[in-house]
Amino acid sequence: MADTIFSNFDVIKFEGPESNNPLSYRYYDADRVVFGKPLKDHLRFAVAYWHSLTLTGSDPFGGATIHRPWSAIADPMEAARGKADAAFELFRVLDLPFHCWHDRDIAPEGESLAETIANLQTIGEYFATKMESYKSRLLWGTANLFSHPRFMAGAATNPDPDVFAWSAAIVKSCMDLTRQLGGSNYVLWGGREGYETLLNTDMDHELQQIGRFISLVVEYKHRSGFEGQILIEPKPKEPTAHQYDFDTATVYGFLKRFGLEKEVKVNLEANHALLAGHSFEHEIATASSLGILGSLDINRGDALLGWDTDQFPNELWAMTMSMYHVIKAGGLGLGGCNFDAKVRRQSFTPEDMIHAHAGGVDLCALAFIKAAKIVEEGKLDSLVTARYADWQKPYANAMLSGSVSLDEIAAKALEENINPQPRSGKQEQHENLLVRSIY
Ligand code: XUL
Ligand code: CO
Repeated sequence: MADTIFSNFDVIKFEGPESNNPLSYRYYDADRVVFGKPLKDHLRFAVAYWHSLTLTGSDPFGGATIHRPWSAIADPMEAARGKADAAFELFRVLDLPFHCWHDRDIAPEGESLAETIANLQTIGEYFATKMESYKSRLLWGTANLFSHPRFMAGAATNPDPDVFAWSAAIVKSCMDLTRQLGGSNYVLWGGREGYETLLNTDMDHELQQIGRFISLVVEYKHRSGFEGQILIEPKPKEPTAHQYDFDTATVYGFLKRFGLEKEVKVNLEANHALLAGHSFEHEIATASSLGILGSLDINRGDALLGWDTDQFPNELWAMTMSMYHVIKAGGLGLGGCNFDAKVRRQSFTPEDMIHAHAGGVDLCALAFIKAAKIVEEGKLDSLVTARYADWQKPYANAMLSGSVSLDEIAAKALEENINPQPRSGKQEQHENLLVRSIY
């Protein structure tokens, strides 16, 4: 075992709700069976390589506060290996089944496109050997097509076709490595695919470009034999003012337009939902209804700030609602719960990183257990079912199935002299039920 900043920590264990050990799981009993499956297989927790290994704590007002030993290694490939040693030790301590990366988190940019791709492949081989002795598996891989200045006007949507071609080569290399490492999903977050001003932007052209790009990715997925899912991660703004993959509904419209709605699902992030003016559960329920729920980026934003703060989650109500809709959707399948969350810049110690994950994991596990109980008890469900019960009546059913026309409906409504009376939506009753189940 390599000696790293995480090596002196014991594996975090489930010790139950009474435990006073802050570095323990109080609710995440990985093997606890819920609806016939252990919690670890429902939640499929993943550690995000970027936030946990590459973050420095810098913000627009101040520089790095988080200094990790591998950052001081002069040779970038040696630094990448040192970072990987620490990463797998962190995964061991947290005892979570998965991790996720961008290419630039794990391997440095080279002098040329060829060297950049070779660096990724070399570090990928190092990962493969790590994965022989550590349990952590790859939930998803993705490409960072937003940090380098060449991407400042976007990757696939760049006015320069060479940037499109560069991005295609990079995405191919990332999809290859994801497949080689047994990844369950490949993610495309919009990065800088959007625009700042229409004064310099041909939006229709850019949408054609991104439509073609995703179609190429899907075509390559099939040709290369990648058996995982392709996921788009919606976000409404930041870095650009108008991101093309605004929210789930927008992404679905885009997928329909390019005939990709059966090929691509969504990776939903709580903070992105908030920035779009939605709740996380709204996004989950929308994706479920459209048949495109793929995976989750678990975090929380700050409603008072309005930017992507990527904090570890700690709101039980919101997470329970989200997990309720995950369960109603039939679960996450090949997806999982990736902690796209970072510690605050004052939390610079390795131990802070472990506290952050332990708390986030426990919050999600508790929310899932509570949500499962709500589903099992069925009280909420039966209230909602009762609200729509009249749609089971034959004529209502005929209206919904399309077997009667608008004029037939109108004629019958007049003939029966219908006079619908207001019905209570019982919101407070439903809310009370939730409060009693959660707290
Ligand atoms: C950015 C974001 C990304 C994606 C992967 O807001 O969420 O980290 O999850 O590129
Ligand atoms: Co994310």
